[in-house]
Amino acid sequence: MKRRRWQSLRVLGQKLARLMTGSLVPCGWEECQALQGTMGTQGEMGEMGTMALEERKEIQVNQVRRARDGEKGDNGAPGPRGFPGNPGLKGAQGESALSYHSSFSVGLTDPVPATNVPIRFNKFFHNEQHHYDDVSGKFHCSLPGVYFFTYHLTVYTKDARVSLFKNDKPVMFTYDQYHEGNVDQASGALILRLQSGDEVWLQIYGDEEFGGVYADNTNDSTFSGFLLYPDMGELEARRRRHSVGVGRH
Ligand SMILES: [Ca+2]
Repeated sequence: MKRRRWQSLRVLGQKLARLMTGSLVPCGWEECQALQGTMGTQGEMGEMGTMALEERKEIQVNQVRRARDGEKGDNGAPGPRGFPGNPGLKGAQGESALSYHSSFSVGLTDPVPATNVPIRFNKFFHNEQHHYDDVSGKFHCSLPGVYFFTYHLTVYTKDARVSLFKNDKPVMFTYDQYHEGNVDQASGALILRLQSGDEVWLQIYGDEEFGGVYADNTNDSTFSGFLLYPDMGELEARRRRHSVGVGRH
């Protein structure tokens, strides 16, 4: 009895070994041995399925779209400084500083013959703009602004009373008493704001006994004035009015 069990176990072990090495298929022993053939060669790979093609196409489209519609990158670093530009066009001609000049310095050649009228200074030290008129004896303001005036007079033979006028009104007075045998001096200075058209002059006031303003070859009596600074606001307004006037013509 023990021997038959041992033989059965031995046969079973041999079958298991052949089954593991491929020489035995798990069927009836005899039938399986008749059906078993040799292994064929590996077939060619089949065509790609429709689903696989669509997926690959969609992947490619998405790749192109991401490459095209990617998010905007950060700003790059500033580039190098460029070359200097060409010079600009020549500007319009400005107003010359010379146009804001106004000054004069005049004197007498003879004693003043008349009183209560403008003294006519007929000796010219400086009158480039011709703003002092020796015919009327008056300074004529052409540039609105602030002016400085001064006069230095020789007084001889009698007293002198002199007034500086602005537009028919005396604004400053000087009185010198003459002493027999002396040659005196009378002087004055002031600052005035003038508008265009204003006039300034010197004039002896009172009777002839106060007409001692004198001059000869060795004694001068002078009257001087100059623009300290112009009134730019008034000049600009005048320039605009002139431009409008020119435009209308
Ligand atoms: Ca005196």
